[in-house]
Amino acid sequence: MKKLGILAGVAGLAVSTMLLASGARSADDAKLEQLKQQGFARVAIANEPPYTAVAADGKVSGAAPDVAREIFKRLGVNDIVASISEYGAMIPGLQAGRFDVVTAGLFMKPERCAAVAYSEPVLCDAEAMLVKKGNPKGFKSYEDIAKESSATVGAPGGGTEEKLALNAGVPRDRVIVVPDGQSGLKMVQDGRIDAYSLPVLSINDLMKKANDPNLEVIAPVQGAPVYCDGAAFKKGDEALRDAYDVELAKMKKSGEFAKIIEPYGFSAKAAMSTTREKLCAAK
Ligand code: 6CS
Repeated sequence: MKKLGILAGVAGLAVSTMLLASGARSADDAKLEQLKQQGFARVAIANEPPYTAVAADGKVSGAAPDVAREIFKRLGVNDIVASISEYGAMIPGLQAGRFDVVTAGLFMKPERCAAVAYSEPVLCDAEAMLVKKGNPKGFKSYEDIAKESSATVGAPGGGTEEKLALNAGVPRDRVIVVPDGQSGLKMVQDGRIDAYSLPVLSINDLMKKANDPNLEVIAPVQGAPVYCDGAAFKKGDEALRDAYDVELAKMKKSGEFAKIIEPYGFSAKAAMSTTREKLCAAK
């Protein structure tokens, strides 16, 4: 998949140059034209259901890629090709041209909004923690973990939960970077971490699949905001982002947006009740 991404990147550059020489209205239009010629958009995902998922046969699903696939089709880009990335590597990968867009539940926060061109909101969720049954240390917030001198919490590298735990005062050596949901689940089951934190729908998905009566979900994590993601485009690709937003708005209005995301457990109303501007300004 990586090789395909590199070849696509080189081909894309050649097409962009050709299109600009042919008088495309702007570099931005050239980007959409490049994707049309390429036949697909290279998307970054994390493989964290129900946001994003890759099946054993390689099929990509999840609310974020499903919305992106439909919007790109409407823009004349026939498909998406996904690469799995750690959250902390998504923005650098986008900026380095390894992906055309991040569609992974990458929550909008001011520092990220400064680094990428987000679409309008797509998936909103609160935060949760997976703990042993009975929540033996009585965690309700990241602050509770900070106060418990031996407590550890697992979270994705470069992810929102890692940042929230550190900002709540959990020392660096007690915030454990966990590569994926299955590892986090196992680490709680084996007692190697006291809690594993992801958004509510991701933790609920893990809990359902684990079917382990010795686990408990703490949701929402007290004091943690409700976040929303958007599709994240490279700075400079604002015209492509704007074209994406036009189609997203049409799908929100027609009900097609809800039809895609609500079977995964997401609320269309939540995404439609806020804006990129508000989320990027949120403290
Ligand atoms: O945006 C983030 O950083 C978080 N988003 C999701 C969907 N999962 C975990 C990650 O930390």
